[in-house]
Amino acid sequence: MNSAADGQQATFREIYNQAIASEQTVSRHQDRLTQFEKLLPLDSYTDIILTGCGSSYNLARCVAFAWTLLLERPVSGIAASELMNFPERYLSAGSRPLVIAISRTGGTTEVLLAVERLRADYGGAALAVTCQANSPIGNICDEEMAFDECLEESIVMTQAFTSMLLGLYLLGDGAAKGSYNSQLAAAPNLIGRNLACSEAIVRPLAENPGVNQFFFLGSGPMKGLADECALKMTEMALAVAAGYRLLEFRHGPKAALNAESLTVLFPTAPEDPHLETLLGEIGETGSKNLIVGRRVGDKMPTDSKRVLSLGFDDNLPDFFRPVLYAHIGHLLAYFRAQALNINPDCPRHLARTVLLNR
Ligand code: F1P
Repeated sequence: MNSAADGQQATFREIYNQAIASEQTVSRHQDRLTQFEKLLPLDSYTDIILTGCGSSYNLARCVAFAWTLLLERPVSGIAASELMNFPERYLSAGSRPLVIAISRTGGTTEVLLAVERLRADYGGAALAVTCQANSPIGNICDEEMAFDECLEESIVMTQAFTSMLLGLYLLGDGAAKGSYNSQLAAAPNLIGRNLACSEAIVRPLAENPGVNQFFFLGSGPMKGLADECALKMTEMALAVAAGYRLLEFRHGPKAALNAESLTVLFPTAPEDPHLETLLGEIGETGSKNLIVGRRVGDKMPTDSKRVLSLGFDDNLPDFFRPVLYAHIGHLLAYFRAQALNINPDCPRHLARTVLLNR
């Protein structure tokens, strides 16, 4: 049964609110683009860097991949802790960067320190992307863009990831030619449809007492998403989880797979020719698989009992698809936490009191 109607916890409500919050993000896009235009032209910057910590860093990498293609120039997603300590690794002397500092709370220490360091050492300009105006990070940037439509109560970021991701995709597209505007504006509807059907597939995997480790595989535009899913699982359900690039996984990490693993794959079109080989190797270990997001008509391996597939019938390019799939990681982590009697709203503060029945 889909439990969307009876969830009481903030995390649950926030996961299931992501289509609605994203609709508001779409409707506020023009105002945000006008605000962003104060920092243009982009040609006046030597570098465009998105930064953040944790989920916000994963979000930064998803956005950086898409903006690189949209703006036809390199855009980087770099952890704030790297920028605050080793800026010279990422910027050459004389650089004039545009720094986009992402932080749901607007107060994360490393993000603050990274912005301060870059402003002091390089100048340039800084935009804060937060969920609440007048934040400490907003106060040291030239502009603050507050996504207050997705402000969250839960410690763990869920709907805010999706909304800010969509908002930043729209912004990058707006600063380019705006060619994807209508496709991106349709994303909330797709997210709502996906949310309505994903729980039935994801929940039994999350609650399966025979699964005790989680691997999320995604490359290119999906790497930030894969890492975000692993982070959700660890943060929310205190579980062993890791994100890897799809084909990199073959070279060492797959050795950890066994019959108690769940491997979630987010393949992209260029990886299609190699997918069956990878799935064969994963299948030999006994790991359960979930393949997310194959387009209708794609060649799907159907011969393995361990392959479950979620299909999403849409035409969005791969580099925007993390916005459609983020909820998969949210639901897996949420139901895993529930099965372990961990409060997903505040997981780090509670002891694990009930173990899975194994
Ligand atoms: C950063 C962050 C979150 C993460 C965790 C700890 O927060 O790393 O992304 O989920 O709860 O904090 P913020 O800078 O986005 O507020």
